[in-house]
Amino acid sequence: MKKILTIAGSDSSGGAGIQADLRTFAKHNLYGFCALTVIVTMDPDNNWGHGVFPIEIATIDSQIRTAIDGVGVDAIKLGMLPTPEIISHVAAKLEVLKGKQPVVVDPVMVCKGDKPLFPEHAEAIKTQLIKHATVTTPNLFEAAQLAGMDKISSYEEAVMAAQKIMELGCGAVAITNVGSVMEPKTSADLYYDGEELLLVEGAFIDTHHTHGLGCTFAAHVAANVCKGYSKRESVVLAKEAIRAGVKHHFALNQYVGTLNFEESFKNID
Ligand code: PXL
Repeated sequence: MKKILTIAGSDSSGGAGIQADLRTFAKHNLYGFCALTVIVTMDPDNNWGHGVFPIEIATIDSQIRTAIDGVGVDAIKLGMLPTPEIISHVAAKLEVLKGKQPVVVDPVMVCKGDKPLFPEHAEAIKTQLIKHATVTTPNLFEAAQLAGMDKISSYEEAVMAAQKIMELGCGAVAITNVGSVMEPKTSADLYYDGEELLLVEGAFIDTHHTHGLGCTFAAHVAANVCKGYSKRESVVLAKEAIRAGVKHHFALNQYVGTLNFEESFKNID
């Protein structure tokens, strides 16, 4: 059985983070496990305000050693790495692996909205992590940060950002939700691997129940890459799975909702 490690945070509300990753890996019939980097909580009495509790570096290190040196992995997914120090440590681990396993980097910079977790965060992800990515999956905000652009407000700007992100040394980039800055609005993602540029189409689904979509998309990409699909096919299949899940989105409470995990796996082999 193929094994896939997610190095990511716990989302106590269950929609994103390792909860989304492990659910997704299991549905792909992969052996999923995790190295926890941070615990994220949400305050039901304070407008769902987020608490971010990083795990000690020695504890993260120990988990990664258990997984990679002690068990072995066929692919790695990175999710929320909450501090530049943690980013540096994980980057050093990936350096040692020298690309033996594919790595999918979800460059998580925000939980909600567009306020970065920490200002120095984006720079560390950009300079230390992206070069290790077989595929990286930024949203529009993260893509702009990685590309050194103010914001992305058109298809042309998204293409420019994708080109700049490729210069950071990754194998491919999938910028999610590029369709939201196009006319007519869609949910299309933009794939670029240095040669092929592909708009992965998807009709717009009007919902704010989008919590955990980025994590789940990246988890599908990582699972597909782990199973041996090409980078391009991994992204196209991930997009289909997310669209099927979002069609059947549901509320977790009055603040957030997420996709229906069962529905998103209907098309999966
Ligand atoms: O969706 C970004 C994200 C990633 N990882 C964890 C999170 C969140 C958002 O809440 O909690 C652990």
